[in-house]
Amino acid sequence: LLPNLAAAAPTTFVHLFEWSWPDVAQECEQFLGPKGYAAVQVSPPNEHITGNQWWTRYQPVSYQLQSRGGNRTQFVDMVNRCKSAGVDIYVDTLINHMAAGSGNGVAGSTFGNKQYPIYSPQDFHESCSINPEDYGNNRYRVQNCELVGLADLNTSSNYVQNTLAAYINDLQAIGVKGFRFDAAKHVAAGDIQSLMAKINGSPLVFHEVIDQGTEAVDASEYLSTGLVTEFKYSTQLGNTFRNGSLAWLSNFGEGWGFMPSSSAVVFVDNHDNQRGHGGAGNVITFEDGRLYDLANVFMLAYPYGYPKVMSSYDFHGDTDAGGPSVPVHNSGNLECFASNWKCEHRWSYIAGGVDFRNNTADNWAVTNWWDNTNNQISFGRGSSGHMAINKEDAALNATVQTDMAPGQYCNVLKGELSGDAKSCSGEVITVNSNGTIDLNVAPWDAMAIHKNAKL
Ligand code: LM2
Ligand code: CA
Repeated sequence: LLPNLAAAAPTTFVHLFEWSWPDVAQECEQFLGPKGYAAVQVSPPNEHITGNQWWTRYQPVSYQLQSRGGNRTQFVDMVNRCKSAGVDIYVDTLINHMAAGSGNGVAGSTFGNKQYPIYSPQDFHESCSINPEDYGNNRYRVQNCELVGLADLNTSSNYVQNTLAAYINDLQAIGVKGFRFDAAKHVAAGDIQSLMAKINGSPLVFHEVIDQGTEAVDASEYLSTGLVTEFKYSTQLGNTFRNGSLAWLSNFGEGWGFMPSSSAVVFVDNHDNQRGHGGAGNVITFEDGRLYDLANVFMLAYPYGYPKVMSSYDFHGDTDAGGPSVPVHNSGNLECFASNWKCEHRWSYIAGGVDFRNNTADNWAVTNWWDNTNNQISFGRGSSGHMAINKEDAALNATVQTDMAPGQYCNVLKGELSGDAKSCSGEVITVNSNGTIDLNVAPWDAMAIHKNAKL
């Protein structure tokens, strides 16, 4: 077991994109639980079309739990093992549509002419397509026509709502604790309200609504039925880290016109925009190396929203969803950092950032903000923690005030405190007797200390 078990309530989840169920279960036990991740978002577990590109998972054929991720038995085993490790499972749930055209599902079902094992033609909207210009001004077409040709469910119908609710309730009975509602913008908020009324209990639901502020359908419409993805966060953070100045970030969040923090799911990048799909933008990804570390450190240290860490496989820059694409799996036995799997959630700056967020959750405010008006910043989380980021080619040397107790702390981005709190496997940071820190942060580096990693 890893030392330094997270002392506080978990605050961050991870998307283990395209991981198989046995691999997710093992990661919950070996890393995510011990390091204090709250939950895993898994790829859609239901039957999808055949083919080995990632996006086949977004073309549902039935709600049988048989997918590239594994079968029902493996899914149940994963949920149980993650639960024992203290990690919840969130399911990517396709409520807007079924597979396009005709074909076969991975569990052996066939479909065509809007006939699926659980739906028939009367359960769908008409066959119009959503055009690029519709997004800005045509609510009706965004919600009632077809997204990239995918058969659009008539989500106002009782039968469709009951069928979706039965799927969701089945997952809940297995122990699933949360749901990502895919393409929620394409489902009228009122239909989602009716669906939610048929769901048992009150699971965590977050709606995927791509809204950069110019949409006919606004993200705020979904706030009454759950959390909502804040895509502005991803693009504005990317823009600031790439082309701007970190000094701008002192009021990042509502001050930038984002939705209320308590409703927002935030991320540096996601499985779509990292490869130029849904919502794209100038986002930062694993391919940016240290820049990605620093952007994640900011997200995890800064008190806004519910962060989702992306865990990717290397697609070698192939953004072509239509044509031949990089196969996603190495048939299980996933090994982090081997082959194509990037495992960003294990990078020490990111896992350390999660540890920082967990241990500063009790001080939900930015204190003692400092910047050099350019790309060196530092801020605190009251007496719970303090951090600094240096995104410049010169060292950050400054004395900053903190609200932390004097003493020596482990920089949790670069090392861990030993179980007996006597040593740190990485850098040690001193808080002086007057509460100041004499910062000495190398170019393109960062530090984060918190009250539960004190020597
Ligand atoms: C989402 N959120 O709203 C997902 O995050 C995103 O990954 C999904 O698109 C999309 N909505 C539908 O669930 C992905 C991918 C698309 C792909 C679809 C369906 O970004 O490129 O579309 O999944 O597999 C593919 C082809 C497209 C074709 C479509 C239907 O790329 O050219 O359209 O299938 O055959 C004719
Ligand atoms: Ca729709």
